[in-house]
Amino acid sequence: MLIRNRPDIASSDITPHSVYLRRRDILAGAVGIGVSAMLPLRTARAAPVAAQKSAFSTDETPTRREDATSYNNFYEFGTDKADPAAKAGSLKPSPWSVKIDGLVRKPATMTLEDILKPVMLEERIYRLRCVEGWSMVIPWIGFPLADLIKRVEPLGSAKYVAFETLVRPEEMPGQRGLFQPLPWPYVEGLRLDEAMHPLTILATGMYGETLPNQNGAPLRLVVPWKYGFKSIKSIVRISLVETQPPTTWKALADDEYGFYSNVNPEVDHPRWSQATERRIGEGSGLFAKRRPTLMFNGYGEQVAHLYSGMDLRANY
Ligand SMILES: Nc1nc2c(c(=O)[nH]1)N[C@H]1C(S)=C(S)[C@@H](COP(=O)(O)O)O[C@H]1N2
Ligand SMILES: [Mo]
Repeated sequence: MLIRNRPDIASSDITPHSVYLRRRDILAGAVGIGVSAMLPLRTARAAPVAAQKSAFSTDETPTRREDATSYNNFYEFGTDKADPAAKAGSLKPSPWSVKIDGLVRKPATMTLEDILKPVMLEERIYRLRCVEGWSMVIPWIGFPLADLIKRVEPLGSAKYVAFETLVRPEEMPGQRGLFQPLPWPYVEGLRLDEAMHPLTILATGMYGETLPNQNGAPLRLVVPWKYGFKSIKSIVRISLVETQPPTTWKALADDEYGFYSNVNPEVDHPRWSQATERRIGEGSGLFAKRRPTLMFNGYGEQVAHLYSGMDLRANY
């Protein structure tokens, strides 16, 4: 397996760093200040990020950083769990801009710096449950998606939010060649009230540092009560729309993956049970310990009301 050392990294690749450094000076109660700022640029892969602790964090023990950054799903870099860590070095997360359009009063194309300027970064330790039956606990750094959506002033007709990942075959080996596992761009969507929920964040970092490419640099969605695939990576477009937008996994297999994809131990995937899960780092194979999967991934108290009166078996 080839792991590139990134001799190509430029100082511009870590521009968000200066933003964070400035913020670090003004934030009280900051956590997660790493030492990589002191490393020579050549070897700097991530920059330290300061963030305020959040009351929304779980007190469960975070998954080892090595596991969370080497066991990934990011099909733009291949379908093997090891592919993203091995191949995402070619992704250039800076400069980066995100187009925010659709049913909003103030559509805009914002650079990552524009997006982060007025934002207070928080550390949110969340459970992440993949539809495949494994889970992790990840200390994200990010901010509520609602804060960004409010800035573009949604119109009353906006009912859903659609998201798109980068398409750049030169940097994403999964997007070139004969076997391409998914249609591109990878797309996802949320109902507007789900997108505005305070638990829904856009993450720019994890483990006290900027996001590694394999985890969706420089900006990815995190929706902790939904299966992992809803948390779309390396976002370049966010559109407010009137009708339910297409989503990649539903388009691929409608009977297996629905629009909602809320974590639900009572509704099995047609090919396997969703009642339990394996926490990454707690053994594997025959020795894997399995934990019960919790309704809404354990966030029911905060989100169940969004679905009151809905048949969650029909709306999987
Ligand atoms: N663009 C894009 N986003 C994606 C995926 C992908 O293949 N492409 N995989 C999803 C899946 S299936 C999961 S479980 C999570 C994994 O996030 P992690 O690698 O940071 O743990 O990312 C989601 N976001
Ligand atoms: Mo997943």
